[in-house]
Amino acid sequence: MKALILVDIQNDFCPGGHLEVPEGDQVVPVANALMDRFDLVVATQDWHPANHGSFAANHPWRKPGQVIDLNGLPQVLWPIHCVQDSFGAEFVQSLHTDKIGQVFVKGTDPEIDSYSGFYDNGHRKATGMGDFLKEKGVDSVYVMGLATDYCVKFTALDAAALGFKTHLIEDGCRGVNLNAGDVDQAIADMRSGGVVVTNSTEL
Ligand code: VGL
Ligand code: ZN
Repeated sequence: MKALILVDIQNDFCPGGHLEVPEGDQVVPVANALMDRFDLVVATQDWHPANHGSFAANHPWRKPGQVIDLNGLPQVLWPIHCVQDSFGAEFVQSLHTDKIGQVFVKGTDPEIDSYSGFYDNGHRKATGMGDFLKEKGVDSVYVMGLATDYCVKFTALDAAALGFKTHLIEDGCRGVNLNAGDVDQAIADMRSGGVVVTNSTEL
């Protein structure tokens, strides 16, 4: 049983959004073309309260891109993005959301960020996606979306660690590249974590 995991295909991660990922909108046609070929499609949604600790604006004098200690974990500070019920948090309109079987929100706790769609960054709380996929009999997952060097990477690494045969659909992802080479490093990290890197054209 194969599942497609769509990571954070939301307005704020697209050109013009608050945490713009270059070419972020270009993953949408890839997702739309692939959905019918999977037994199950699930999606993650970055879903922050306005007082979230990952927002630079919530820390005096801090700027996006700086790293702070947030309750014992290193935290990159971001512009305000994906605030619950805002336009930026909505899935991109052209995404075929009717084909998404279940959505898992993350980043709802203001005290801790959550890049992975499975757990928060401290691996303290699960979103339920792992149990859901296992209950459905999924053994193989294909991960794509935004952003390669953050939420896609940690979602894929957790999937592999949970025992799913995990694939990254590389052309279905775009990255932030806060520092040059971050996307390449993320892909190398995923390979080291047991993720098979593939392309939508090979599926
Ligand atoms: C993401 C930074 C902050 C992502 C989410 O979806 O990759 N990156 N929140
Ligand atoms: Zn976020």
